[in-house]
Amino acid sequence: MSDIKLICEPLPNMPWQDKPESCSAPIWRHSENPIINRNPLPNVARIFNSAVMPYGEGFIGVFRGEQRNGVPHIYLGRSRDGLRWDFDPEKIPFTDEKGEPFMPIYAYDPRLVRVDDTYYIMWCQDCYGPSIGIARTTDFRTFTRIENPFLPYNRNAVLFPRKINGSYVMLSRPCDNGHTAFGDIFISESRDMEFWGRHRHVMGRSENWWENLKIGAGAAPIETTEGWLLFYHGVVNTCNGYVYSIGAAILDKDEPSKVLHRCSNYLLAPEEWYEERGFVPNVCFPCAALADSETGRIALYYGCADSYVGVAYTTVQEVYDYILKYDCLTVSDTEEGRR
Ligand code: BMA
Repeated sequence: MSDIKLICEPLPNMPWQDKPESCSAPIWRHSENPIINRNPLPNVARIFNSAVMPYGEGFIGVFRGEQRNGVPHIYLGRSRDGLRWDFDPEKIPFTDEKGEPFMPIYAYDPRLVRVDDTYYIMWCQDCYGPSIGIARTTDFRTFTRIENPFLPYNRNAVLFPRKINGSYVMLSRPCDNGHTAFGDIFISESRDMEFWGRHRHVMGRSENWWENLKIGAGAAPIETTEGWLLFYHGVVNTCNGYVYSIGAAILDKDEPSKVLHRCSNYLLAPEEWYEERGFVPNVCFPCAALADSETGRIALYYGCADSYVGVAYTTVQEVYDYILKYDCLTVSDTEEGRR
């Protein structure tokens, strides 16, 4: 197996636990999971499917908070150690380009990505059906929404952390208005973050049983010496409903619509009580990763059973070796995705 290195900043203060001796999987859970429990705020019953980033001396995050009226919105949180979080009690106050209040009707599954000096939040919002919302901030005090960048129906948008060939690049998953029984990951480009095009197919659901219904991008792709490491979710339908597991793939560095490697095994599937039991059972839904260039360590943040937030650890070498060991590329993965 070849050596692989992370291409990112050092992050010596990121959460970390060594792999337990008893663990045979390529990824292992934080021993104190879940890190966010139920009823974290007076009007929020559950926080899950949330994204974090390094910021200042510690970490910042955007959190899917399910209000007591059942409607999801995005809340800001701060942490010194990436594990214990303080949340703002009110939803993030989005404005339009003129600075006027411009709140989405609902907002869920946020991702948070920095490109150059700007932080972007992307999420699923209502635009006459589920669609992608994007907002930018430089100070986490003002949050300016970019008006309806994508058509409905679409979910699971996540930006790459740098421009590629001069363009912003976004992964997303076109879907339907309901619980979508299909879905592949597509890629789109934009010169200005406002108008998106050059939509290409990246990868589809596969014959692997754990991801044979639909897939969707999870954490922002992580740059490595061997390409972009993408953690994503894969879904199988069962007689008792959908089961969400976490998978991984490597995308081409300059043409990320091409998949270089794809793992036939999931990395992590629901098996702990907080993943199997909750508002929606059997869901592991990755939305963010922290990574340290010096050690190759990765901490993956994932929603658990639409009720909690969990953390799992791996290293870039360990996950890469595992992907290569169980590589299952298809012709449709390796195509540039243009027809
Ligand atoms: C998906 C999204 C996720 C959720 C999952 C399981 O369609 O809505 O937010 O975690 O279903 O309920």
